[in-house]
Amino acid sequence: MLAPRISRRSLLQCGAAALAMSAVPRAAGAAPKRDLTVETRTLDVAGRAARVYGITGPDGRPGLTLDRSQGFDVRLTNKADVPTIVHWHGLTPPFAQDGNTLSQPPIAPGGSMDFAFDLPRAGTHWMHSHVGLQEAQLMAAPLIVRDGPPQMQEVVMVLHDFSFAHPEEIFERLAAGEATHVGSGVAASKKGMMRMPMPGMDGGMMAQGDGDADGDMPMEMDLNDITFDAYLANDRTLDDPEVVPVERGAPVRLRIVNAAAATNFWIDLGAVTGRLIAVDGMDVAPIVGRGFEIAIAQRLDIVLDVPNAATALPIIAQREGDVGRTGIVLATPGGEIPRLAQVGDTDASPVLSHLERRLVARNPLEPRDAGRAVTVYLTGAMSPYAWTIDGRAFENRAPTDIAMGERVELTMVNRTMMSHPMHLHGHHFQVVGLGRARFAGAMRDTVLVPAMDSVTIAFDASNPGEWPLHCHNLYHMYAGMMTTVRYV
Ligand SMILES: [Cu+2]
Repeated sequence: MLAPRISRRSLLQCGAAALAMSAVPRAAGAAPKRDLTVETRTLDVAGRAARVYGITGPDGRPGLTLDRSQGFDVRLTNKADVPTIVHWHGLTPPFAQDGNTLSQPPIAPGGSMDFAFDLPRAGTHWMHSHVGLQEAQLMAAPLIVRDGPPQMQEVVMVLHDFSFAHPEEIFERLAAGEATHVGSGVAASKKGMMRMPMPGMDGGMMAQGDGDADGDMPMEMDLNDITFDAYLANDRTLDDPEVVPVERGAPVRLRIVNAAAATNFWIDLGAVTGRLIAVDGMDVAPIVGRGFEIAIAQRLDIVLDVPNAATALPIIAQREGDVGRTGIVLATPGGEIPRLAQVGDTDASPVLSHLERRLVARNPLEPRDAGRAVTVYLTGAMSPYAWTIDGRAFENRAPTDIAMGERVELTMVNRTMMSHPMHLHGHHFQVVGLGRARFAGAMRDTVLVPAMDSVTIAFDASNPGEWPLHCHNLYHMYAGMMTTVRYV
C-alpha cells in the first residue's frame, strides 16, 4: 500500500462531506413501511421440483419497487428455516444497515429486522442473502428504485444459474478437486481465449472493443468452474419462458439483473437494437447495440423500440464459454411466440470487459486528485480450489485502511486464470483504468477484472464502515475471496 497523501483540499472536503451528511433530512417514513419476507418455496425447473428460497415483497411479487422520494423503510422477516441476512446490492446505506455479515447479526428463523435510510438516487438494483451459499438457492430478488412515474413500460429480467445439487455439496466437490461432470454441479473448467472477438454476437459492439490495445498475447483462461442444470430468467427456463405483453410501436425499458451465483452472460436482443442507458443502476451515455456483456451481480438498463407490428422479441442471456442460455419473450398482441432451444448453436465468447472502456458516466465523480492509491492482488486457483485476496482468505484478511473524505484509487490486479466480478459495498465507484489504459468510465458497484489483467476504480470515502470488497462469484467468495476497506 502506498503511504497516504492527504492534501489540505481533501481535508477541507472531508469536513464539508461530514457536515453535508448530518444536514440531510431522512426521507424514510414518507411511505408506509414495506414488508419483505424471506421464505422457502418450490420451483418447477424443467419439469422437476426444486426447493429454493425467495424474497417476497408486499404485493406478493419478488423484491421491491420503490420511489426514491419514499426512502427505504422496510421490515425484513425471515420465514425460512435458516438464519439469514439480506444485502441491498446497489444501495449505499449507513454501514449498520448494509445487510452483510460484518454489519449485523443474521436474523434467526421467525425473526425480523427493520431498515430505514434515504435513497439518494434511482436505479436497477437487487437484494440477496449474504450468508453462506444461500444466494445460489435463489435467495435474491430485484430492488428497483424509480425517480417519479416510469417514462415507459418497464420489464425486469432476473438471471440465475441453477443446480439441483445443494450448493454446499457443489462446494465440497470443488474443494475436493473433483473435475468431472457427474449429473449436476461440478464440471471440468472450460477454457477460453482472452482477447477474442465474439462470434454470433453484435459485431459493431465488439469491433470497438479494446482488442490487443495492451499488447497482450492471446492466452488461455479458465471459464465456468461449475456446470449448472439450468439457467433461469424470472425463475423460468427457455422451454417455458415468461412472455411479457408489450405495446406495439412503443419503447420498453429492460432492467436486467445478473443474480447468478457463478455465471457471466451475454445479452442478445435478437432482431432489435437497444440503447444501453445505465449499468449497475447508474446512468451512462447511451450505447447502441444488440449484444451486451453482463458480469455476475451487474445490472443493465436497455431501452428497446418495439416494432409497430404483431411480433415476439426473445431477449436471450447466454452463458460465456457455453451454449447454456435462458431468456424471456416480449410479445405484442397477436405476436407468434417462437419455440426457443435451451442451448445456443455455439459457445458464447468469454466476457472480457470490452464494454467497459466505451462507457461514459452521466454523473461521474467530481474531478479531484486521489489522496490515496491502494493495490490489491486477486489470487488463487481452481486446483486446489482456493480463492483469496493478497493471498489471504477472508478470516485472515488484512483490511485496507483509508480515511473519511479521501478520494481513493483502488487497483485490483488479477493474478489468476479466471475473471472475477469485484463488488465494493457501501459506495458507487468510477471505473478509471483497465490494464494500462486510463479513462473516465462508468459509475458502478461491481466490475469484472479479467484474468491476468487489472482494473482501477475511484471512489470517495463518504460512508464510514468496514466495507466488504469481494468477488461476487459466490463460490469464490465462500472460498475466501473477500477483504474489507475500512474507515471511521
Ligand atoms: Cu472470483
